[in-house]
Amino acid sequence: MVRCRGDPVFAEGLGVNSTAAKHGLAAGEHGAPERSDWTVDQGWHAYTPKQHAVWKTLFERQTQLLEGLACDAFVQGMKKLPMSADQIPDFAALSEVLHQSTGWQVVAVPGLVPDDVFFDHLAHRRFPAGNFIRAADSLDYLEEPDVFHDVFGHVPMLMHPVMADFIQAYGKGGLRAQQLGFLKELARVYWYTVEFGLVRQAEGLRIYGAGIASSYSESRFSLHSDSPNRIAFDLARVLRTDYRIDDFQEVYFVLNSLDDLLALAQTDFAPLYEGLAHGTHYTTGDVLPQDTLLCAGTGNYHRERRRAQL
Ligand code: HBI
Ligand code: FE
Repeated sequence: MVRCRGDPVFAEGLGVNSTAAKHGLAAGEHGAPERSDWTVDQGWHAYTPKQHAVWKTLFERQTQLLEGLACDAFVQGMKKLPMSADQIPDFAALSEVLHQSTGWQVVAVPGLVPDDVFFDHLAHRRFPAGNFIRAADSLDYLEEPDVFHDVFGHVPMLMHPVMADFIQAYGKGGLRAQQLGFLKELARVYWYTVEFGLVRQAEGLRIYGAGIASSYSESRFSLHSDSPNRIAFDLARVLRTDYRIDDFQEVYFVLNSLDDLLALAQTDFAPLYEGLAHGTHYTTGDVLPQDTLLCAGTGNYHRERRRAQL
């Protein structure tokens, strides 16, 4: 995921939940791990019936909603995985199927982990997934990626060979971007693809981003609201574009096909970073003359939100 350390992290909904327990990096000293790679045992047997019930509620609600909204790759990936409404999935069982398909594994972490640790896992085809689940009274809000976001949202797409390669390349690129001082810029690419990406399909636009696919409200907003802009994905443009971590996106970038990620995974970003040092940066609501605007948003949603906050 794509915030910088210390930022407020992950808002899927609009509630406020100041009582939420902190995990991982957000928990300060208490979140620090015993292992240097920040992995922990999933502790599957320690989940309570209540926690499995939260998973069930989320799983059923989201699976129903995503019919006709999620892209084919997401649906296919989900079908092949040992994941159902019954219980929080066992990471070892997921990893077995995933590893045979695309060479990925799911490893448990207590919450957010430091950037370099996160990238190192991805570079080695290990997806770090939070092992905790949100509370029953805050189904639509979380400050950190939990097991529902990480597993329901991300793991189905890791079954797709191109996405599998792309996320690994992002891990390698992340370590490099850190050295070069362009992490903020690279993180925008992850945000607008892996987290909040839309893709064209024969029938129309579909969701592939995990931040959308795991969010009840943003799944509909991203495809059905007339408010956000939907713009054809362009790497140089995305590298310069801010994003929102505290509300729905004001813009979604759309791939022609998931196969476009293949070229992206093979792109050397270093020369692009050079150009970024001087050029303009864009805010979330900008539409540029050179954009391929697939769907011009009214901007009403965020205009109202700004007014309400005055
Ligand atoms: N840790 N567990 C976890 N999940 C993330 O998505 C994540 C992280 N640490 C850092 C991070 N994301 C991002 O800030 C990087 O993509 C830049
Ligand atoms: Fe995520």
